[in-house]
Amino acid sequence: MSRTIIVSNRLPTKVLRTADDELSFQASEGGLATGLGSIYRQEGNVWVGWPGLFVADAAEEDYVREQLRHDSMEPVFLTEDEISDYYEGFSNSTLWPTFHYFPQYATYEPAHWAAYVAVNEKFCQAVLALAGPDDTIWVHDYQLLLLPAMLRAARPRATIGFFLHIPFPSYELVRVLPWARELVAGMLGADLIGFHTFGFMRHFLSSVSHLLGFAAHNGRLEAGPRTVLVDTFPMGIDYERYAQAAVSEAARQHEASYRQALGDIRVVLSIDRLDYSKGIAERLRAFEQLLLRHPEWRGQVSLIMVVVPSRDQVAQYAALKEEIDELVGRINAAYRTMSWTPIHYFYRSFPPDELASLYRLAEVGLVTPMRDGMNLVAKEFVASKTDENGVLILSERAGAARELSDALIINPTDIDQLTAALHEALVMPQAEQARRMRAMRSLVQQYDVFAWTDLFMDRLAFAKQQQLSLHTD
Ligand code: GDG
Repeated sequence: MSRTIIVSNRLPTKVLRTADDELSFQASEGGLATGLGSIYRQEGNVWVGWPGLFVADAAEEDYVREQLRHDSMEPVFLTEDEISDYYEGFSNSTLWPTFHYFPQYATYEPAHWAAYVAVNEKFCQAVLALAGPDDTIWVHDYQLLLLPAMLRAARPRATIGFFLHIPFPSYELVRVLPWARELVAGMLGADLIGFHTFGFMRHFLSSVSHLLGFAAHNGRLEAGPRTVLVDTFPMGIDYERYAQAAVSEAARQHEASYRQALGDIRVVLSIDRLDYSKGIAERLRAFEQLLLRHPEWRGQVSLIMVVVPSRDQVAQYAALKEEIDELVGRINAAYRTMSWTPIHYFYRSFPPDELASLYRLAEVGLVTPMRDGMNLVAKEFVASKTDENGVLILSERAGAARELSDALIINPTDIDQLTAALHEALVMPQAEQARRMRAMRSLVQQYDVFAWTDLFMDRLAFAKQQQLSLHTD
């Protein structure tokens, strides 16, 4: 019987070293871990990835490996240098800015590229140690673009899927990368390549055509002797979990205590990881302009802004953090009163039940990325609005905008439009809120993360069938 192997940079369990030098194993609550849970936990299947820990010695490595194996996970251990060059370097300082249309932030370090190749090779060896000739391997995301081709070279008959969670940009950005051909060729080792949106897929096919000369017809890319299927699979969330969390006793209690502290004000909510791709500063400027142009909202509306610390070792992230601190300080200083604070800003992460109560509390969800593969926060907000009240303001450049067309869709660069959308959301009649919210909820419910996983796996099984018929011809 063939097995299925999931591969991603991070494992769905994070291993942490506690203050008293013990190891603690923390299962991720993330969407991907939930969606793929039913697959990797099945008998014989496994998830390969970095456990997030630098091991002290071989004994500790053995211990971690042993523990993770009980839960169908296989760790790939990385050194501090590898994390610095492959992860922070090539993945997050070259690919991330380029793929999110911030080429001015990209660095092009041959040493980072060399580490990226070496770590992809390390992942390849870890997978090969587990994979039989006919197994199914599903590789995830931009940290592992070279892995499909490396695996293909060693396992010509394996069924390999690849999914990109971030945007695939226009060829005009890809061509700037000195390693563009290698990266695209790396992806083509897969039998099936998936994207969140049609636009990302189209950009990918254009890069393949320019860089390698291969053409696609009807989702079939003729890549030399092999056929690669390309398709869109917009990722969903665990809808029921968010819908239930929103009405849980814990969420109600938190909401009541927040309400008491905030008083009778309307809440606009924004939640992101600290990132220049998220449009956080533009969002603040729009909120400031709302207070300036619509003085009637002063004392009536507050923005609750959660920014989860991230990559703050990288210079652009530290600069962005400063810009946000300054903007929040300026706006609050200009408008606050003894009884009202315009912006409640949190630079930390919240436990899931508190997050659920924030989604409950907020009347307006403000999601304004400059570029985003999908944006799950938009879908979580919608899933949490069980009473169908609330308005989502969503950037046209988030993958989620392709599906959530009943949101107020805005161009995040257009601060005037964003300001107008905030005002519109706050005055929108309840009946219109309900109509829009109902349509979005039904979509998020139907195409949840389990449906996403099934669709991808079905398509991968189809790819395998096609291969088999090719081998027997
Ligand atoms: C990649 C792509 C694509 C946020 N703050 C807290 C918290 N969160 C959770 C949210 C949400 C997740 O983090 C962020 O959602 P993203 O959609 O940005 O997901 P990422 O994995 O970061 O990003 C993105 C995604 O992959 C899936 O393909 O949508 O475009 O960049 O789930 O709820 N969770 C908790 N506390 C917080 O303070 N517990």
